[in-house]
Amino acid sequence: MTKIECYFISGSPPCWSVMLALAAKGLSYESRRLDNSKREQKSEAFLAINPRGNVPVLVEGTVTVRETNAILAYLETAYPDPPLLGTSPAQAAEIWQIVCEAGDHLRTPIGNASRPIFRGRAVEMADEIKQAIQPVYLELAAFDRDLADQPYLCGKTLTAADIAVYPAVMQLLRCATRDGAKALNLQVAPLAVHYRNLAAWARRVEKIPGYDGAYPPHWR
Ligand SMILES: N[C@@H](CCC(=O)N[C@@H](CS)C(=O)NCC(=O)O)C(=O)O
Repeated sequence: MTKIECYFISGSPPCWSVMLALAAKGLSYESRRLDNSKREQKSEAFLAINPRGNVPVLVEGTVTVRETNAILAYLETAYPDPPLLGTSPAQAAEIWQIVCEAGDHLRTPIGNASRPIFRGRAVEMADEIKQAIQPVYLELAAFDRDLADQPYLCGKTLTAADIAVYPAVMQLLRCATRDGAKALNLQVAPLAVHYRNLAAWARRVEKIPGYDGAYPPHWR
């Protein structure tokens, strides 16, 4: 089997999703960490791999894939077992909906809320942060309701939907529990208090064999 390489920035939700997909498919891979503080993703060497200068990027032999969703699609075609993108047209549609929406409805607003917190500007930007987070509450509440009746977001088995959503939720929890953010009382942590079913779901996702290897190194 050709070596798989995954270029990533530690803590990036889309990179984490790709690494979880690799883990869920039981694939071994070499993780190639880029240091965002040194802008390594804009280095000449990396721009030769991905001229857009962003991550995740997956390289396997002569194939180089950027864009999280393209990587998920590539992995599913190359390594169909276990399926993460459904086994029927209806399932595939349901899973892709959540995978695509995770970008707009979770990663983007969570990124907007968390950036000022991670930069130590939680107090001065409290109103903006609270506003940015509002749509996220609706998403989390809907997921929590769905998870009352099923173990994973799209039914009985782990799919790419879970893998797309989980890292964004973890990023939200991490920023909500930062010292500077505690005064904002973002109503997400502890997850089990605010979203009981989502918390149980997170524990299930964390049982993916290989989960530890995908965990953001600088969060350890
Ligand atoms: N649409 C892209 C977005 C990737 C993206 O935003 N990557 C961020 C990390 S979360 C990145 O590389 N940021 C560094 C930069 O753009 O310089 C995808 O889903 O893969």
